[in-house]
Amino acid sequence: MAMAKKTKKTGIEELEYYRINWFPGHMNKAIKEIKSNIKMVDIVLEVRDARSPLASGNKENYATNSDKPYLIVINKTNMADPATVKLWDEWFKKKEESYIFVNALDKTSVKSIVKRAKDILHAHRLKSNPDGVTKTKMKMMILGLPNTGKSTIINRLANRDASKAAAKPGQTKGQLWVKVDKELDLLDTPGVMPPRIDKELHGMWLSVIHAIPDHIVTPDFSACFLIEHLLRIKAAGFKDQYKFETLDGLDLIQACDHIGKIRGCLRPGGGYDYDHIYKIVLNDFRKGLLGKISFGVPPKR
Ligand SMILES: Nc1nc2c(ncn2[C@@H]2O[C@H](COP(=O)(O)OP(=O)(O)OP(=O)(O)O)[C@@H](O)[C@H]2O)c(=O)[nH]1
Ligand SMILES: [Mg+2]
Repeated sequence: MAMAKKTKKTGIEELEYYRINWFPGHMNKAIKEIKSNIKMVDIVLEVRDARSPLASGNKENYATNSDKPYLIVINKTNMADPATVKLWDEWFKKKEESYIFVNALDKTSVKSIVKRAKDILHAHRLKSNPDGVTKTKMKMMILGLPNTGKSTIINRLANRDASKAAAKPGQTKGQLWVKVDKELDLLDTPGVMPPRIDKELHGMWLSVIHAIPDHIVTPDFSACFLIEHLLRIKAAGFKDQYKFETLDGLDLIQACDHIGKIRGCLRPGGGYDYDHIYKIVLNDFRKGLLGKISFGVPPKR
């Protein structure tokens, strides 16, 4: 993290004082490749994270100068707060976006993506070239932020490990065509960050859900932000996982000390090993052990 200047402020306010390079330079190459290959596909699927479906989106950046049918695939629904997912569902419906909520670990859910994409493409062909509606072949480009589940979706559809998936952002390094059957070809792409993140808060969400690598916002920042969020929403999964009697009235330090005690994170010279505590909480959260948690709600307008 590049520090612009030190301040005495704490929490999210302090982040406003840090100039963070959200957009590593090598991603320019990935964006260029996406823009040049978009011509070769019939439909674009943008994979997002259901825990933060707006902040994990990048449509303005991909969809420019392209009239391709576009489907927003909101993945990891099994990790998001169900009540907040409902709010997002209503919001996207009002926006008249083509979207679908899925869980890539569930085969039926993944298959519903293809069905939806076929319907969208069929309607598009009918409108733009009625003679083309007899076409059944479909080439889909799968893009989105890092770690949103693009390769997992592709592997589930292809029924094999065609593209390596991993629990860390930046796994896919180059584009890769994957043939599912004679009707369906998929193009996997490396995860790309939006060139600009308007609000530092959104950057924190993306860091916590691991859509950006830990070296961009350091894990101590992400973990403290996460713990404060879990305390604020009184997350039941967090309370259970670390055997808190109550979350009422607890502050960040008290919560960390309790986790340190429960997990035996002690420093040789005395006191708690906070870096270890941060790592535990982030890892547990990212494995889904702290419950179904969302970040942010749909904007009012
Ligand atoms: N719980 C849950 N985990 C998922 C889901 N989809 C993907 N994952 C996990 O998320 C991690 C990232 O998946 P990938 O498919 O590698 O993500 P990607 O978008 O291809 O990532 P990059 O190649 O880095 O851009 C893996 O550990 C997957 O098992 C989902 O719907 N639910
Ligand atoms: Mg990938």
